[in-house]
Amino acid sequence: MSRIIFVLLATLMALSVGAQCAGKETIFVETQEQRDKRMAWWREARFGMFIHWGIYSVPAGVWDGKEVPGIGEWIMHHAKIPVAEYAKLAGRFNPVKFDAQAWVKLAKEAGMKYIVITSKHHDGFAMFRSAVSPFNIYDATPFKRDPLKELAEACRKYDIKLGFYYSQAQDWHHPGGAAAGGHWDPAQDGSMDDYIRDIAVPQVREILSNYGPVAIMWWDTPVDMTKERADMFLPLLKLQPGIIVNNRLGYYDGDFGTPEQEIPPEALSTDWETCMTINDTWGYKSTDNNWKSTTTLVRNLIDIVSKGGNYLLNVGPTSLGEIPEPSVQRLKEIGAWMKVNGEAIYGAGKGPFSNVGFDGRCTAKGNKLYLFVFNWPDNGEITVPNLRAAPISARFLDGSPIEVTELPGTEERTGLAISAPEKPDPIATVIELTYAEKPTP
Ligand code: FHN
Repeated sequence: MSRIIFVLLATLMALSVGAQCAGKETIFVETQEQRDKRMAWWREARFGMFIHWGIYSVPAGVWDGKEVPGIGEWIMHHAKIPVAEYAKLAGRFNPVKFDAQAWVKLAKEAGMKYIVITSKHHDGFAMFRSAVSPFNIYDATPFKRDPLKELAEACRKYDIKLGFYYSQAQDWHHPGGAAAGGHWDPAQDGSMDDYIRDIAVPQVREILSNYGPVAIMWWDTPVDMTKERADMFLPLLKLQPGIIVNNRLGYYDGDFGTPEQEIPPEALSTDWETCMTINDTWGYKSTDNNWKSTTTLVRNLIDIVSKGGNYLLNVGPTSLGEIPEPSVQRLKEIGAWMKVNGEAIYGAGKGPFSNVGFDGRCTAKGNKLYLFVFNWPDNGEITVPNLRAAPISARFLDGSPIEVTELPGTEERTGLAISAPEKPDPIATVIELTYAEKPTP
């Protein structure tokens, strides 16, 4: 039953996010050139780490000895836990194994260029030292550290961009905060306008003021957001010149769309980022072991980039502050593949073919095309559709010797046949084709 309710809620929220994509007003008034400049690093980056971390990692999906169905960070909502009861989790949250540098180094090793971390999720608990509400990691837990400070320092040290997720509308702790489907504890009742003015806006001011450069503001679930409520956040964005915002503030269009747990079937002409879990939960859940394979994750990244998007891949650290081992292992394996093939991903986008004609994908960057072969045909040879000119050079990114044959065609159009290397990469073998000019169909 609660699973059905959750699916309904998720659908409603997805619809509300989708509705914003239809577009109302844009947040930043700027020329296309200014916008391209602001978005440049993000379009180049293509791959980032999402981190959902909070006191929901203490119950880790289990309440009163029973597994609560659904995603881990929603346990308070799904189990209808009273506000005061849930707040006690803070006293048990002591992530002594948290090591900001290790997290950032892992993201870097995976080939990720940015991190977005939950500064406050729907449960209302701030994962930073906040003067606005005592319900925060510094004041309410034995940990007495500010992980966002440590993460910001580590990101600066390792040259990784940092973004903050903040649940601006849903807040199941502070009176007046929204809750999808309605409040379940009278302690949650109050004025949403007051909540926005007294909690959400001042906390967003804190995260945009106290942590150095913030590259991305990642809003979520604009339940009950109106233009007036959204407007209260806009002046804060000036605190971080050049900041990029997603499309979930409410009322306004953001800089990029946010398909969740899915990859659009076709390329999109606007900026977009698929956010996705490695297993099925965002926040840590001890019982969720449905891990995607490294092959699936890398091919998702390839698929996304071939359609012009970014991939924001989630990890859900434990209450001790550790990223679960299956995630670490996969991120390292992704990193090994990226080390060889990353240039076909970074700064690349949609290729010229509507259909590559083999089991794989194609990305384009300047005068180069990158072909990703997932599975080679039985005859050990792929054929590449005709373009107006033949490439001036071709190579496998892993350094294997390459054999390319030009297929007979008309004078201005030639197809290519490329044979598999001796040891094809079981994840994806990448071929770089360089043309004299930007290749066109
Ligand atoms: O409700 C949240 C969910 O917990 C998670 O944070 C995801 C990440 O995109 N956003 C919401 C659902 O759309």
